Amino acid sequence: MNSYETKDIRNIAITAHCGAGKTSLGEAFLFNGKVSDRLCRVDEGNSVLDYEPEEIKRKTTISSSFHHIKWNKKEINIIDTPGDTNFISDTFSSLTIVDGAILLVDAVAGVEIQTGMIWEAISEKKIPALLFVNKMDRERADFLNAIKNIEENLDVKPVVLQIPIGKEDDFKGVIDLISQKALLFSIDGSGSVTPAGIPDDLKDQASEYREKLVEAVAESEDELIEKYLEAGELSDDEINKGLRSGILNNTFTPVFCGSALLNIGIQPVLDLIADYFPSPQDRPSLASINPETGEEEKLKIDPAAPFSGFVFKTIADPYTGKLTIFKICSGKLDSDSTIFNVTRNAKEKIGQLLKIEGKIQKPINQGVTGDILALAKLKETTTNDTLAEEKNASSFKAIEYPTPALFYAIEPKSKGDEDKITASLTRLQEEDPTIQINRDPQTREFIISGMGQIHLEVVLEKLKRKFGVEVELKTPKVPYKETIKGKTRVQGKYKRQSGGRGQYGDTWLEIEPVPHGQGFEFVNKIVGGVIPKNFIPSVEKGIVDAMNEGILAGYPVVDVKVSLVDGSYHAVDSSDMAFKIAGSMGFKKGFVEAKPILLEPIMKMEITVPDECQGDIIGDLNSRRGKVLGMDPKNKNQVIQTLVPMAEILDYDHTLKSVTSGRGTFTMVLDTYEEVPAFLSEKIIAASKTEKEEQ
Ligand SMILES: Nc1nc2c(ncn2[C@@H]2O[C@H](COP(=O)(O)OP(=O)(O)O)[C@@H](O)[C@H]2O)c(=O)[nH]1
Ligand SMILES: [Mg+2]
Repeated sequence: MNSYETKDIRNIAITAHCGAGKTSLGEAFLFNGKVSDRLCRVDEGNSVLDYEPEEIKRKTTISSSFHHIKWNKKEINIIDTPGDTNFISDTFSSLTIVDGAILLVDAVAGVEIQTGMIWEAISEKKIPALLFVNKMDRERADFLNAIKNIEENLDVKPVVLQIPIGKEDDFKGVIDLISQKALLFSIDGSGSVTPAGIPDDLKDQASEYREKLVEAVAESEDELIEKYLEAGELSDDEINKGLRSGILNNTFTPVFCGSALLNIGIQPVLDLIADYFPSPQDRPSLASINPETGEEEKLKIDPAAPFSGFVFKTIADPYTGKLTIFKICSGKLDSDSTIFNVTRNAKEKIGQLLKIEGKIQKPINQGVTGDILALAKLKETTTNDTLAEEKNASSFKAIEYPTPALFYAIEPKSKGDEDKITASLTRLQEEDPTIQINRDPQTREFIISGMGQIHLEVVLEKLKRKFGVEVELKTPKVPYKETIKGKTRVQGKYKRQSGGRGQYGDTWLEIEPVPHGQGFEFVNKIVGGVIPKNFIPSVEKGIVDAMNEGILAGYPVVDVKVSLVDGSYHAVDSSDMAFKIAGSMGFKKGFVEAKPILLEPIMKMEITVPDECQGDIIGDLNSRRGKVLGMDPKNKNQVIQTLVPMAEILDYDHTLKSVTSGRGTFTMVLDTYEEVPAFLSEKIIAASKTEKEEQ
């Protein structure tokens, strides 16, 4: 039996920009919850939450990690999320299934760019949240400034529940504005608290913020606002009631402050989560799709209903196989039972249910509604799948991930590892859906795309560590194409006379361009049998071969129409081969006469940058032959829509990161093909000649 029920569960994601102290806060939770016997530190490499070698090396969270503590008789499931754009997809996955979120704000740096983006996701999903102003012990930490910064940069109504006592070196504790007591913390990290009266010099500030708090709480319910307007105060019970409904309905967001590193101000956060944050039952269910109507619906979260669960994450492990992480959305689940994967329409036999504790997992016998659990070695199941007791249950809506923006060609270091690369990348893709692998049909290169440079570096490290495959990243070849702008009529004639039987094929071709995207068209206009019917497919074959090989610079020819209009044959010497060569010769000759050009892929990009970088970014885009289509302000950012030739943005990630100090992001997709300007076209043709000669 489980020691807790659905109503006791709190599923909480810790979120913020990279470096705000999320993992440190998680470690402080684990220490206060007596899961760790000491306060573990990211900087010391002993974090329980950042345990993967790639994380320890970089001192940063790459993948969400999970643990749980008991606090005030509640089961708090803690998810520590990544804050770096490179790994942000995992943060979005976690936000899909949690029932509460903590957003950290650095007391020195204020609201940073990812913090803003994550807050948008939290508010869009209407996740009850609290703000934690962290690093109050650091030099230049300033609580009031941080609040101002929050108000200016986030679409939020902050309600301060604690004000700091002292700051920087002298940060000692907090005043709890509900109990109106000072909480003085020991600075040795032990978290021990001494309650005290409010210090004289903070009395005015405390009563000012207490008043704001009561007012905000009163506004959360009609009944309370009436009472407040009449009496000018609220009772403790009323404050508690208003606080709970305000948090649940997102009418405001409580603000705490402290130091994760020194374990100051942490227990009050846990108290609020345990006592005021919603259980899974108090929250709307995940969106699901009705199997009969195909429409979106929200099911009831019902512990008594048949089991259903949603897989939001997978971890690939070369030894234990894969670990499927899911939330139980209704009913119960027992270890060693058989369920259905609704998404794949397949039976799934499950083994031991597991509760994740950092890098290890604890076996449990039964899972209750709302809990976040794991299963090892499932055969059919991957991320985004719905598991259920009943075969025809509704399936949950898949998580939407950001589009990867950076791409490289990938090659094995040792020949023959190609198959291994594809197989192991597919495994990694299961744990990270923002990795994409494609084979460029034209250049035949394997192209890997990811969220950014560090993302792909980590992918390579994991490939090596988990699957023993070493690869190299290369700038991908630009898949140029060739076409013509003019028309021509040419003869393609192949004639060989030697000793015995000769070769004879003679064709007349009319070659002309067709609109972009129409590809290749072949028209047979032969009349009177000047070329026998059976040779005509060979003429076409010869032309197609020449097109695929490329004529100007070795890139495939597209968008041409070739009409076979005339020709002649020889009763003995003509053959399929002879007509194929004749067609190919004719096409090559005609192509060169018909104003040939190179086409290049044009990408459509959406670039998000802080306001102040906009000028530099536009200037840079102009130098890359970019066309800016539009700009829209979004919070403190500008979203720039632009069309840029692919050849110019192969290294764009680096430029964007350096111009915006890592704050810019972009996405891109192939939009169209356009003519390469003459001066560049000459260079590309010359380069291809050199390459050919070298071969
Ligand atoms: N001074 C101080 N440093 C902190 C505090 N919290 C975290 N840090 C430091 O900030 C850095 C980033 O912390 P980490 O928890 O990894 O941040 P995350 O990227 O948000 O998970 C580490 O060097 C931490 O030691 C704090 O409250 N005070
Ligand atoms: Mg972290």
